[in-house]
Amino acid sequence: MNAKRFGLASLCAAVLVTLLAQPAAAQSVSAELITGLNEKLLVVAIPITLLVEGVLIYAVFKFKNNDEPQPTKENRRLEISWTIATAVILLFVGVASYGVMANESVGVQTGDVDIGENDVLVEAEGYQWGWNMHYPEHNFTKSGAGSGPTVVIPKNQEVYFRIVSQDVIHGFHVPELGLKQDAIPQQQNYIKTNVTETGTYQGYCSEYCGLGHSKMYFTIEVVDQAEYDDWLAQQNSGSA
Ligand SMILES: [Cu+2]
Repeated sequence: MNAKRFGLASLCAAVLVTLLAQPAAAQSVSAELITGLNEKLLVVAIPITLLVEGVLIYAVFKFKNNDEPQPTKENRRLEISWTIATAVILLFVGVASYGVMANESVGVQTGDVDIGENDVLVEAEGYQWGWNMHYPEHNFTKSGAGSGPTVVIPKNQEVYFRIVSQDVIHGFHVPELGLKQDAIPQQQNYIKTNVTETGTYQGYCSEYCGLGHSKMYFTIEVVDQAEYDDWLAQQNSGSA
């Protein structure tokens, strides 16, 4: 097999692998952005990996019995080509990553954040070792030992999490929803999301914070708007 054919075969294999590796639909806008970026980067990374490994294996076999190896002559055209190709790839990776990292549904926002009238705000306060989930717009707090507090939020609605800490650095992390943000003492970190699927999602502390770190669980329950309104009414009437 000559080098051209091998290159073509590698590219076809890469496209096939990328198509077969389609992940399940994302459950929130944050997770969608992150998996979308991951797919884009894979489309670039897999062909490069196969090409480099292919050239390496080809060279090993082609030249293994060469008793009088000669140094490769300078090839300016080849050098300019790979320099430009690398620059283009790095630019693509940089622009694509910045587009996601700078998005308010993935990156952190600090300081004053403009929260809309219909948006839901939940303050997640980490402490050694657990979480207090405040609903500042409605004046109640969910806490809980064992499996931790349950945060109820409506589906298809802009939700802001204000992440704070009472003592040391903790991490607010809900893998399935693509949410991860540090809880830093004396700082307010906001992360915004919009969950598109109802369901129950497990949350963790992602920053090692001492003995009870591994027990810092919480649950996020995503429900329809009507169910959310009922739940809110129950909290406010003090029956929960
Ligand atoms: Cu922790």
